[in-house]
Amino acid sequence: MAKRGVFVVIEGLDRSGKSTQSQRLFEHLQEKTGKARLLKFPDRTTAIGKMIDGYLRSESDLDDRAIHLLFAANRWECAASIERDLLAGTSIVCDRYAFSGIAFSAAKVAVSKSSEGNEVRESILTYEWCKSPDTGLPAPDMVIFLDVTPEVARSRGGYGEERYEKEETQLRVKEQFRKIEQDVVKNFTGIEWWNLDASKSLDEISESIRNLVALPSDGVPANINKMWM
Ligand code: 2DT
Ligand code: MG
Repeated sequence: MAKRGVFVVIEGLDRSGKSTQSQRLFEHLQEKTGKARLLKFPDRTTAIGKMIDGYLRSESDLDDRAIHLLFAANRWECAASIERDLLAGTSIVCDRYAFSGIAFSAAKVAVSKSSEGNEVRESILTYEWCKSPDTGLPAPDMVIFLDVTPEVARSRGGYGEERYEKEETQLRVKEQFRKIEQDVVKNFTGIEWWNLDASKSLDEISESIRNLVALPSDGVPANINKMWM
């Protein structure tokens, strides 16, 4: 039986270099194996993706639960083809996945004023609630988290105009990514989690990523794990 492909997710904050590194890893795997596919979430080209795009550009407002479910649905649209391709021996590189889904939603807070006049921040969605709609999606073999500080993000020209592209939000999202990392490391042994310092040069990071992907610690297992199961 043909060996299945490896499924690698690149995660990180805005300006961490995810898209560049995903593209480079895809080209590398394509060259090495002849069978690779590059995915990016949100996939703004589908009908659901267009709704997400409108929300991110603040052209529409959606309930926090509704947009969370749309992001997950946007992954479910691809789930069957991810499994099919992996089993057919194609490796998949994915720029953001369910980990971003949890991190950005669980980081949302409602701001109110206490009776003393202090600002109070309360989470809107619980971590567990945010996890559930992605349960059962094909799980990656590894997550490579590109870790960037606000200083480095600023030196790269800062953030753009989209929703979530604010330093305060990014810091809260980063905290959630740490929580997800701990959860994955402790409870989901089928997913390897690696943190890379994204302040290094593009070439240094690409080389580290290629080394990690060339040496999955136990090789690529035949079965495909399911997210959070
Ligand atoms: P890009 O800048 O990478 O296009 O992402 N996001 C992403 C979520 O809130 N939930 C998700 O499930 C995913 C995949 C992260 C656009 C923004 O969408 C956020 C940034
Ligand atoms: Mg962005």
